[in-house]
Amino acid sequence: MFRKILIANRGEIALRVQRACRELGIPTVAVHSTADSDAMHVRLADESVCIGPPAARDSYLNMAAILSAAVVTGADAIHPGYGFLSENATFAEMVEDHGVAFIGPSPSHIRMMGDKIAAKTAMRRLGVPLVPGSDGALPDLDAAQEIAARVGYPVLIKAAAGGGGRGMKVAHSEAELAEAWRLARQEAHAAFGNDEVYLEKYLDRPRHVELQILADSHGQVVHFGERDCSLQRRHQKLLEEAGSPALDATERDTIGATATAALRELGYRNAGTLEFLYQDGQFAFIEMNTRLQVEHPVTEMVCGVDLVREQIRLAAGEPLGYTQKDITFSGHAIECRVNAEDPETFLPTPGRVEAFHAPGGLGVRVDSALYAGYVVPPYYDSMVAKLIVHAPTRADAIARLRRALEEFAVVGIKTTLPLHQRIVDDEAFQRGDYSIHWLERFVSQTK
Ligand code: MV4
Repeated sequence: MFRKILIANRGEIALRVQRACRELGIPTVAVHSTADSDAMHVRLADESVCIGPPAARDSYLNMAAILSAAVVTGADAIHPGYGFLSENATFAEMVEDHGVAFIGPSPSHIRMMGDKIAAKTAMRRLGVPLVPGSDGALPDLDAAQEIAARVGYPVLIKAAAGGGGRGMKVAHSEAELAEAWRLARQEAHAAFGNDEVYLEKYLDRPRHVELQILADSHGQVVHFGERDCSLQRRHQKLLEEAGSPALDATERDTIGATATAALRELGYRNAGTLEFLYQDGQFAFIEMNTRLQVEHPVTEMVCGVDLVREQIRLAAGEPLGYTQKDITFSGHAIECRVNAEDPETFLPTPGRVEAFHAPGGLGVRVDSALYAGYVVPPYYDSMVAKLIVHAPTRADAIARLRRALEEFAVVGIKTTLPLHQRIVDDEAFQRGDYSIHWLERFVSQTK
């Protein structure tokens, strides 16, 4: 097992990783920018190193500074959290080249899944269902037209280096395809320095369902069921649940068996998430994330597993120690992302938190680095807390969520808590009847 772990992140996820380390008896090193000297993740770590000025590119994305901090403090592993360097294959490689373990997949798997075309090609070969579309990169507009005619309009042009919704263009007809093709390539070139694009049939009202997996370095791969992440605005998730209100246990077992077999074949290791679009009873793989995700707690609550502890054990070479049949699902969990944002305009609201009261009680979990007197800096992501509830049924979880939202007090800055209160009171949400487009409409109609 590791002797000391450096956590290359900030905010609630740095605390989340520290908690797992502490329970394993492993000392932690925090890194921080000059804007984060008073941050909770620095206070709670065993040691801390200042790695640069406020801008993320100079601190939390500064690979040399972070690796130096690990070497100087004698850390033998780095946990990247999510965001920042968590899916940077070059960083993972650099860390391993210096004899430090990267708590995550191999650099080659991070690189493969970062290329959305390579990821789809691998999954196609391994029998994972995909959205109908091009088999790889489109060589020219003629090829795009031919494939679009075959799969039927509307279609999407997506960037190979994209992901998370960046660089997508929809075409409803052949007349629109030339412009979509041109714009997608131009934007992909400008944003990623890679103008490779591919084509998919556009699904008009899918749900975003993702599958959590863990793999050890001895050929064992298991899944922990799915999360429904359809409630998002501009590709920012606001609320996630486990399981998906749209799936039954048989569908979960089937997609889980297909996905774990594919990752076993690929020799994947550590944690990963396969993203699917789910519509009309069909799964279609779109992308794979090679990191721990923000919404991992809902899976932890229904499976009773500590995913970060598992990531650390697996990175140290330990075997999973259990098989798929040992993983059981109990009840329902919902997570609300509380952002320091105006709940109507979604503009960031950095500033001083005058008072902070987190809800508690049975089945309530709050992951946050906030405290009374803390000043939310303007430089980073606006998420300041995650409220997670767990209950025997989805209806019970919604009742518990409503109660916990009433208790939650963040005074001094505006947050998205009032928006969450409106969502839980909505009848369509209560029925679980929503697609990826639901929240955008809800926000514009109920202002
Ligand atoms: C799609 C799609 C419809 N059809 N692909 C957006 C994020 C990126 N991960 C993939 N995305 C989409 N791909 C096909 N063939 C609709 C989206 C999409 C979406 C997906 C998941 C969650 C939220 C979304 C919001 C808008 C569009």
